[in-house]
Amino acid sequence: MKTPAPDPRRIPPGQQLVAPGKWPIIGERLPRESSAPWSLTMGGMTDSPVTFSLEQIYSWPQTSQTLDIHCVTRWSRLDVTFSGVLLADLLNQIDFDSDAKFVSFVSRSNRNHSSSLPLDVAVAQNTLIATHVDGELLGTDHGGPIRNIVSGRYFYKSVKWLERIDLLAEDRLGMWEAQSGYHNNADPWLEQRYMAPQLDRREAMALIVNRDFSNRDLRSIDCSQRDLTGLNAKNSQLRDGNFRDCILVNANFSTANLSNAHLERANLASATFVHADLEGANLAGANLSGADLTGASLIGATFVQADAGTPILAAQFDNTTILPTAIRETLTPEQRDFVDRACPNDF
Ligand SMILES: Nc1nc2c(c(=O)[nH]1)N[C@H]1C(S)=C(S)[C@@H](COP(=O)(O)O)O[C@H]1N2
Ligand SMILES: [Mo]
Repeated sequence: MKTPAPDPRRIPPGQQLVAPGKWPIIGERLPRESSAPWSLTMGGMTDSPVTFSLEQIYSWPQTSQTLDIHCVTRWSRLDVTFSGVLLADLLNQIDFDSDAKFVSFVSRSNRNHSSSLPLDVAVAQNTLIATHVDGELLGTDHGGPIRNIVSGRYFYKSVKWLERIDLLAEDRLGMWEAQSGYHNNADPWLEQRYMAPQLDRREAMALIVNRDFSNRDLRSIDCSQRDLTGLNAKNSQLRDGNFRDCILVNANFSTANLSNAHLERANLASATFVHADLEGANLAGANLSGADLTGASLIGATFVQADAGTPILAAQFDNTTILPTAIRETLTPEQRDFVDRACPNDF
């Protein structure tokens, strides 16, 4: 049975729906190993840090919220019901300094992952300290037993395995915001995916001329329409990069991060993407003859694009393109249908 298509006005620009029942795992996959019981500490500008046990959190009045998940890597999942305790209710239980203007959500993870929001935004968006999803306990893979959930923001503002909330006078940028240039406001309706690029123009030009990007952080670099045949981009950081209409024949992007990169109409014949991160990348109209996508991550990626009023832009493959089945399964249904028809071999 086919479920009716959702109202397109519910899908922010540049997002695609995942298959029904699918919920990708993005970023860290496990919390830090610890034998300590789970708890939530409220710290920063509090009289003294206050720690609540998981049992206390379960025992408080519960709030349910049905919302839409929008990941910055371009996949969305509609109508997910989270329940738990409202951040606002939690704040009412503690004494904190009125100079606190920001909240930082900190994870019990190996890299102490975090994300932050202005306090007034966090409260206005009804931030939830969630312990349940769709009536079940939140599983470890999706941040259980506790994660914060922020509606109306890209999902990176919702931190998995939450163990600490710090109240701060000044903002403390979260991990993705500080290290990967993710936008600090993260409004999906305004497509606030990335901050302005930091890259120096002349430095970028020198790298383009030498065709060597290996091991460099060049996020948001603009290479559109250039001839970069044979580019060595091994292990480079190219998030949000612009490679539209580029010649990238024989380019090597092994283990590179091309998350959300624009590769529309690029000539990628015989290019290598082994273990590259192409989450949310746009490959519509790209030539992928002989390209090797073994081990690449393609959650949220686009191979075919049919925008109203423009001709369909479709990637091309040949029988030497390597695009394994396990990777196809992570695509959205429309993208997968297209790839299965257009790309003959899945090896
Ligand atoms: N601790 C932690 N929280 C995190 C992340 C992470 O890497 N570590 N990734 C963020 C990002 S980018 C997204 S899209 C969501 C993914 O949540 P999911 O794996 O449950 O889909 O978690 C967010 N919270
Ligand atoms: Mo994300």
